[in-house]
Amino acid sequence: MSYLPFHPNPKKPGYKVPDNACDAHCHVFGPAAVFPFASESKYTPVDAPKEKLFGLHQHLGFKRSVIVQASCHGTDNRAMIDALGASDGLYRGVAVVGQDLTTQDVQAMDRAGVRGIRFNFVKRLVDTQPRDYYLRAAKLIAPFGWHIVVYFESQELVEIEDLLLQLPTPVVIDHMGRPNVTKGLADPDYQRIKKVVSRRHDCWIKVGCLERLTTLGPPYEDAVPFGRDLVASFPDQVLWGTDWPHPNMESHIPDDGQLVDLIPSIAPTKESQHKLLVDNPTRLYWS
Ligand code: 0GY
Repeated sequence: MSYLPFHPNPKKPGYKVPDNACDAHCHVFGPAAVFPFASESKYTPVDAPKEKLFGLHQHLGFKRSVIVQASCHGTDNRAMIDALGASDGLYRGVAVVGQDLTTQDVQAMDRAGVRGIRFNFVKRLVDTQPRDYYLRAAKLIAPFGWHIVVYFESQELVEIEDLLLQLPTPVVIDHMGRPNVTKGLADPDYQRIKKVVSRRHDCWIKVGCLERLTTLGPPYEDAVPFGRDLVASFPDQVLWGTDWPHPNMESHIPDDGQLVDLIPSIAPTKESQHKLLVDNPTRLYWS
């Protein structure tokens, strides 16, 4: 199947995000001519450069953002760091690092606006690393007050749960922990994700990505209850992101304006919306 590009012309959302809202999960890809994709990448996306991302955020109303390093750029964080440098301090970054990470590397990335590293456990995206890799990187970044973003699919959590519970930094779970939405809120794999979040007060969870979790398609009525449940259960530990440019979507190309319009269905009150989009990301990324 050919790789789906991002939406060329997302709608203007009817929902107006609060001032200083943060899109806490998105990526930049390339441009490949300047920032080539990693040779070990399991997919080759279309270019999604910083100018397009900045334009999208302006269109949707987001002043701030967190750019998460995706697997297609491997441990070469230059495209992400280049985007942070053009953002006037309004964007933060999450890097992917190698076995050879040094304190000097962390210092330099910290100055550039990076505030975390990502451990990707999704087997179709990256090769598994030895446990020492995770523990060594975690120990090096901990003194900087950084956190660790973890990406896994819910059925894999059982294999890494003990590692997550022992990490010496705050932990941020991507994409709601990728629950299987056809199994409903009582599914043990989903309940396991909630248990991790409740056991660590410094565990955060991203409640976007309805478009990837759904089996029904827009307006994602099967995925919305999971986001709503997490916001209601952990109002001070949730973050929201577009996941633009939506790597590896196969079913459809999501409209980012429609994703923004669904925020009130997962965070029904003004107070919960403000926490989700402003207060929580401010605490994690700007304090
Ligand atoms: C996916 C989706 C993503 C891919 C990555 O690192 C990555 O390549 O994060 C995503 O960003 O949601 O599951 O292919």
